[in-house]
Amino acid sequence: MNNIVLITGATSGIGKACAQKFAAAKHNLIITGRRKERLATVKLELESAHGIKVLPLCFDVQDKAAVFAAINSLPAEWQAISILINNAGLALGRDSFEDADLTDWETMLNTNVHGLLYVSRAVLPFMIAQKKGHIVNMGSVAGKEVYEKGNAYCASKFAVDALNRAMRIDLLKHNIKVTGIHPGAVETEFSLVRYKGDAAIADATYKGITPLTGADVAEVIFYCCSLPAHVCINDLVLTPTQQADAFYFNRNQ
Ligand code: NDP
Ligand code: 8X3
Repeated sequence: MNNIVLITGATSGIGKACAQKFAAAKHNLIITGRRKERLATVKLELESAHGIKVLPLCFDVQDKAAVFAAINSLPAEWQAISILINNAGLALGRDSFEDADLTDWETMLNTNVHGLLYVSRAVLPFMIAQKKGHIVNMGSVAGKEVYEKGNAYCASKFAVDALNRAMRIDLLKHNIKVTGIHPGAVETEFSLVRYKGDAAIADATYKGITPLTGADVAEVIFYCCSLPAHVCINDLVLTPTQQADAFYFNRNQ
């Protein structure tokens, strides 16, 4: 087998684009998400287009028992995972602190932080056994700067940033690379999810700019994962050219 790459949240957006990019480079993939039918479609498409093997695992990353059950029962030929892309995540709502829905907060923190912790811990024994590996953690510009009404989403991505640094320190002794990727605006299903299906508000996020695509982010992740064994990109922020940071945009009038 070629490298085995495990990508969480591969049913859409950045994760799906990563699956396409790594499949085109002939890596075998473990893809995860909650939407079983989409996982099956991605598997079919990538196996027939690239002649690789794809193993779909359907679970909610918030469900600790389900995460460990799925990864602990990987067949022997799928255990040598060399790259883990912790991508699954979401924002829910854009509300002022005093108004925000508590369940939205819990879902964001449970998914973006706890999910990343569970998947990483479940996969790590396979990397430690190989004395190498690469973990890519999906942060955000929201994990670098706090913006109005970003509260719990920003907190979840600040936590990813902290964990990214913490993992790099603790996993140094195991020869495991840890890379944080922090995109600005990427046009995926992200805004539709954040605004709970309101397409008009979701579309306004990208109005007057050429946003990043999932493929743009996948290209950068692939580059980080293709460097020589002794080179590790620790942290990388990427934005559309019309976005400077979490606040400043140069929108076409
Ligand atoms: P999408 O909504 O298009 O994709 C999100 C993916 O995460 C889906 O595959 C979804 O799969 C999966 N997912 C969400 N919740 C869970 C869960 N509880 N359990 C398992 N899988 C889950 O958005 P993006 O591709 O944009 O988002 C990917 C990552 O990038 C997220 O972490 C996001 O925070 C981050 N990001 C996005 C930016 C953007 O502007 N789009 C910018 C910066 C960071 P399913 O629904 O099938 O479970
Ligand atoms: C997604 C980018 O700016 O909407 O993480 O928080 S932003």
